[in-house]
Amino acid sequence: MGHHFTFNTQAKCSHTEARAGRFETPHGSVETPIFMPVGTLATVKTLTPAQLRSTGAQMVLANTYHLHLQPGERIVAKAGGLHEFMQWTGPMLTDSGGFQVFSLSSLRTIAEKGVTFRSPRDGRTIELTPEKSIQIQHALGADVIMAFDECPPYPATWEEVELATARTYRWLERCIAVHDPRDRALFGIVQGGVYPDLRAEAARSLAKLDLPGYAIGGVSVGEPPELIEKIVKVTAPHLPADKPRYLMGVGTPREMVRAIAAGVDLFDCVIPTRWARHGAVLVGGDRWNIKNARFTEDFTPLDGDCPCYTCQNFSRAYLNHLWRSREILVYTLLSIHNITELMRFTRRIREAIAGDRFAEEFASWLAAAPS
Ligand code: PRF
Ligand code: ZN
Repeated sequence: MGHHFTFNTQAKCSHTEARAGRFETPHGSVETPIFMPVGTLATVKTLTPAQLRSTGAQMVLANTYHLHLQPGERIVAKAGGLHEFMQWTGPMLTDSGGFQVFSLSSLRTIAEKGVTFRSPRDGRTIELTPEKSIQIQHALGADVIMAFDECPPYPATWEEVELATARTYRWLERCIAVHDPRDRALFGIVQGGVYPDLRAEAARSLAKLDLPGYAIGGVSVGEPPELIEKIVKVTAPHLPADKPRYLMGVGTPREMVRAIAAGVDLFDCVIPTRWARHGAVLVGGDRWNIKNARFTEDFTPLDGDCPCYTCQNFSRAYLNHLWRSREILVYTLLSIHNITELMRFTRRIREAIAGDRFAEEFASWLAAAPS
């Protein structure tokens, strides 16, 4: 709602569903398709906001579940909201928490009212409901907030997924009822597992609610990678063409290219920072490990074509030395490079769509993409 969250398609591929667009938020606009780095606890791990900006990052994600546990939304609100607290001035999105409860908490139970779980911090019982999630997200103050959903596990039967999908819809209605749309947008989430009929029906019923954006949830939860593409292809066409589409928790280049061809605009994934913490770097379509002995006397940059601070200043030998010495600067330098790689990747795709070269380059995008 409101003029703040307009989405305009700037170019459309003539052979696939790929589109290049611009999504406006109160903290600036986002060029799509785009990868969003994950800042779970109000920090993209090991990076200052200035370093993060230097990667080309436009929009950043944080998590309701983690921030509710620590430091708590009251502290974030008292600081003036997430933007002020973490000093990220660009667009931000918060995930709603349900998915994280299921992937990270023990002793969780799910009921129509919401989910309860044991706090991993102090063992206290915590309840998250659609209303509570929206209230916490309002206090956190991101530009885009997500509906509270139930993501069924994989594998799950049609009957189990049908129940979760129907409940996700009822929870969405409860989210909408308490959402205050001034200066923030609530995105709905399509569930439906690997079942095309459930996906299509969920997408069609969400589309009728005329929300400012839509997410495809429940993918990349352990199903074979071919299924991700299939699910996106049976879901995206039922979502409004004039609203952004966000594929949650997906962000390897290979998966992104396929989803972009099916009409997806936004992605998030922890891989560039998680890989960095394991010494893994994305270079020219490959994944290398910087601790490898072949880098010990290699004085070239990670990627000679990369404009990032790491590649402009340091050699593979230096990064290899930092890793072997357990010097913590290496995490920052590898994260800068990996995030820059994904930002450059989605940028090149935007340019290809704008020049209507995306379809003809599709095979080379896939070939250039580490999985
Ligand atoms: N729901 C929510 N967040 C998510 C997911 C989901 O299904 C996923 C699934 N890939 C990642 N993050 N709310
Ligand atoms: Zn680099």
